[in-house]
Amino acid sequence: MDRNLALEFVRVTEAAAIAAARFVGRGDKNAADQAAVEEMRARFNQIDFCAEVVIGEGEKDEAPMLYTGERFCMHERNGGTVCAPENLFDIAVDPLECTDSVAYGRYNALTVIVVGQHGKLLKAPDLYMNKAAVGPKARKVFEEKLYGVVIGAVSVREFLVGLAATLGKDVSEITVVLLERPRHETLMREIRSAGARVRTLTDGDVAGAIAPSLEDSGIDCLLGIGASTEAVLAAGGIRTLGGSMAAVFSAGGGSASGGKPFEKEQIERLNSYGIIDTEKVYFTEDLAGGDYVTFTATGVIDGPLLSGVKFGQNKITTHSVVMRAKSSTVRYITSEHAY
Ligand code: VTB
Repeated sequence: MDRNLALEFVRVTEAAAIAAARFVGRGDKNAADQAAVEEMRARFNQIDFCAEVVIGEGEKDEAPMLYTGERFCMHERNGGTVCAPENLFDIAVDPLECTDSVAYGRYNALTVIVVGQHGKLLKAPDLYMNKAAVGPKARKVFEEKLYGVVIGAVSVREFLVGLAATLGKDVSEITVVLLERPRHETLMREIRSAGARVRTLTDGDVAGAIAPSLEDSGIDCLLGIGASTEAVLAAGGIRTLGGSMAAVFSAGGGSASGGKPFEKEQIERLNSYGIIDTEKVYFTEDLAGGDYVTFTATGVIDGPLLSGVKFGQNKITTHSVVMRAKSSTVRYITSEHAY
């Protein structure tokens, strides 16, 4: 269990990133996603490990590969005995985070794999979550205010004032990143009225949630509603970097607190994943818990976390990061692939 699998996974994310990068700006997000999925799935088969997908491409009936519940196990495939639960890993993947960014040649796309001990990554349906993420220096705010801001009990202004004080900055020097979505209009107004700066992302709140934990990202926090699956992926990286995140399931509309009530179908989906308390606030370790958590990602298009794939004359250059929570090791890997 102590093997740093993430170092083996970097070959998987590199291959998926290169496959997806060939589709940048070609207007076909499905083709880009499919290329990344196929490459990732094929490369997983080359690694000697046993895993169950907890976050993937969707339910079994909607995704032929990397669907929730899919198991891969090299020795079972080779006719060996059924893998013991203690040797099984949970795996959360997004073969292409930001398919639209790739299709339309925008900013911030990556391919990502998070691995944890079996039962330690949140098995979440693909719904929305209201999220707040800060970096390591803001842990104090995490304890006091992160919980409050995601459920709407602490105002955005109060949260940002607290964050600024903790970071030793003026609120006007705080930069909040959020997804550019109509559902964030109120949140945007609240941030502006508090006097903070705003950066928007067309897609990609995995990198957005990790950015505050990176010393030089220029981002102090992420706020707003994004995909629940991306919360688990981001938590994998935040664990290693020492930042904090809180997230609560959201019906998708409204402002900071999520606004509108859940639809019946959403509640049923949550229940089918064993999530009965729909108002529970999940912190970083609830999303990606246990001693063994790794995060591996390769950039497809430049973003706050990684540079994208560059096609050179005789080589393709990729930029990846490999993080391991147990040792807090962060490795940046630039690879040149001959072709
Ligand atoms: C985000 C973002 C993703 O979905 O979580 C977002 O990180 C949320 O969904 O890159 P909507 O697009 O419906 O707002 C993505 O944009 C795409 O998966």
